[in-house]
Amino acid sequence: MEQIIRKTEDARASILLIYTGGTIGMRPDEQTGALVPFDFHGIYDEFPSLRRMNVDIAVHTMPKLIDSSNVRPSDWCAIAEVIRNRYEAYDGFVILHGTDTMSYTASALSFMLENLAKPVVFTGSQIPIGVLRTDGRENLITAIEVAAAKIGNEPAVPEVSLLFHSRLCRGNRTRKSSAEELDAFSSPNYPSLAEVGVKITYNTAAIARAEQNNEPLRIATMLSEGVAIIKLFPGIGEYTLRAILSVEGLRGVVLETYGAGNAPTAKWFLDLMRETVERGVMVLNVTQCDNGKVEMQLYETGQRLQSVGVISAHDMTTEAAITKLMYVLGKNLDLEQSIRLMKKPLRGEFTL
Ligand code: ASN
Repeated sequence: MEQIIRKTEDARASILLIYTGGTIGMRPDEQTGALVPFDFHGIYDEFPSLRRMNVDIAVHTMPKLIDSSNVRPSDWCAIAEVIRNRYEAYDGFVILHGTDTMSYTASALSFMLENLAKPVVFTGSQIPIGVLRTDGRENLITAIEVAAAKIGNEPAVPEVSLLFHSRLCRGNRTRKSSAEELDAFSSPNYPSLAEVGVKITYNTAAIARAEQNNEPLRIATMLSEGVAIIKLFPGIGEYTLRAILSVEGLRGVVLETYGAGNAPTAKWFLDLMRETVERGVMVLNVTQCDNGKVEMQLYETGQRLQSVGVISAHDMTTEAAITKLMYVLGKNLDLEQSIRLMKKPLRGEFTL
């Protein structure tokens, strides 16, 4: 862990706040008490202390504010476009998003923003920003501070991250793990990028370095819809599984297996998996466990899956696995190249 060396005393940082919806943006209406969207353009009036930060904040409100349960890949593309179109003008980006699907969006954006060299920090809240006991205020202010932070002349966290409660995590390593606690997100298989206490302490060894290739930011907005997540359970039926796997247009499946990547060894099951893989569908093995990784060679039950061509997702979350499949398949490469991309960490989404 290393304490940050900053600050931009001479050069103010400029941050674009992109507001997409979710609980963080809600406040009770003074007359009716019903929750209505907060206008972040009034952010300095609401939080005068922001003026004391050495940061200029601009606000971009997405045209339609949504509860994040309604988010779709087209929304991910719209966010990516806002970042691409304003990339040169800002030092960093903060995305205010509903918590329910924030890990999916952060994972998707981590793949879609190619050659990213600036901070993109997701945050939200469990309690609306207009409610006295809100967690949104701290999350918002800390996310802005992280997006503006520099180590020397370089951005401290030049990757897609997620700030919640007292932790900054790599976006594609997170999942929403509590529906009630204020500490709602976890990063089961990767250390925090920063711990937020009296100070923000950055874990520089865990933070991705921006590629030094000087390539401009590119956004990948072709995302495949031909994907599915299947969670195994004892008693899963052959006909149900066959029906899902034979659906027209299916190109990739995230198979949530048991423990270290184990699945039934019943003949019908393995035959079905083999047929699916032979049809050119990529099947990715993700564990149902909260933490740990897939190691298909450990047990016979995993070895059988490996032998029919199922690909290990190692310690990837389901959220990262499904969005990576959408991204890789969206490139329309040949199957071999797609498999190669799936087997390689592209944005630190798994550890080999
Ligand atoms: N339903 C809300 C959302 O995801 C939950 C929240 O933001 N806390 O948009």
